[in-house]
Amino acid sequence: MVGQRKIIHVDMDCFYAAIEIRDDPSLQGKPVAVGGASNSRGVLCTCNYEARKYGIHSAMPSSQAARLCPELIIVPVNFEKYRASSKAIHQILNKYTDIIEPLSLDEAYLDVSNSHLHSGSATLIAQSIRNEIFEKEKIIASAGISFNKLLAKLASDWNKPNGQFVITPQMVEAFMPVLPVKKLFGVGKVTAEKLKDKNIISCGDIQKHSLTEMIQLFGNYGKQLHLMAHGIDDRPVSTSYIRKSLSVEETFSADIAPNKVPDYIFEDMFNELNKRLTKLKHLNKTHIKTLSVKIKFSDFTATTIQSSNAGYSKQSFMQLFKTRARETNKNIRLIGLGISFDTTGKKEGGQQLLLDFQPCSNNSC
Ligand code: TTP
Ligand code: MG
Repeated sequence: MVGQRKIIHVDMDCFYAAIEIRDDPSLQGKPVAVGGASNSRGVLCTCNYEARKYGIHSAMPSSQAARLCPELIIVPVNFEKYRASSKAIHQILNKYTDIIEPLSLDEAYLDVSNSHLHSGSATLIAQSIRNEIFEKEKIIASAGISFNKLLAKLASDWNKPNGQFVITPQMVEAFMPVLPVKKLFGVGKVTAEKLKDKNIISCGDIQKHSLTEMIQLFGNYGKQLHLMAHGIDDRPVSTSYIRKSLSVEETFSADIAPNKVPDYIFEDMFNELNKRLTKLKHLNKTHIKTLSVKIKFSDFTATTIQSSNAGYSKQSFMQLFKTRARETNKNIRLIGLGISFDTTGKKEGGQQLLLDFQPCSNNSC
């Protein structure tokens, strides 16, 4: 990779579950998940690889997981532990480079192009990082090494768990055509379906189209898809991150009629949102642009009400909720409160942000 960037993507294996198993060795070798209990209406945050053999995965309702694997052990979430471990892991990463972009508690990109450690070998640096994470945190990490972020992330998935993989420029021509489009950044179920309608299943199918055709078919996103399908990604590893929003949500243990939602639910959620807001380093109430309330109904349909005029208060959220709740008689499964920030010109240090990051609350991962 002479003259190319050297990017490493590090991703812990079954992160929350790995921490729980580390802290309770009696769980070793057993199918283990982390999330809401199966007799509640919780969902799983993650599970170990033993549990994955049963088809269990993140975001699966715990009750469904327990049906697939009756001996599954479900451990409740303990964010403080995961945050502490994440912090320790990032201290290790910091020894290898200053150019680190944390993506979540368990994932980060590193740009080691200018590192002289291990004679500048990104492969050896990745190995050394993984060894050190295991020695100090007793957590297993996988890593991907390549000359851009897209390929490094794809590579870290390749030999998971407990592996690493390098994608060199010479390998791109063979690697990309067979890659399913749903592995590309930003391609979720909906986009994958839209692509499928045009007979595009793999990156090779995208490659058959010219850039102009892709733009005609999918607008500006078509351009991104075209670049990604050719393994092109010029995004730098960015050490700063602009937080655009913050939210909390609560899944009820039983569905509630819209006119029966008690005030204390809003009180609790508003306090939690406030707590998280005050933890942010460079953002405060004055940066709030919009308030939003998300409602998920018993039939799993969802709606979001947003306002850019309402002042930041519990009453404003309740008012937003009531406006929509009045229009329905469907019972409610989940309520979420959110705020978005006016981030023009404001940047947050990625490291601080990592500590603020919380992918889910209560039993609703
Ligand atoms: P991931 O890195 O996506 O998953 P993982 O580390 O559990 O497993 P893998 O070996 O495939 O990397 O997510 C990191 C943590 O984030 C995960 O341990 C739990 C949490 N998480 C959720 O809470 N909900 C989710 O839907 C996902 C995908 C992850
Ligand atoms: Mg992971």
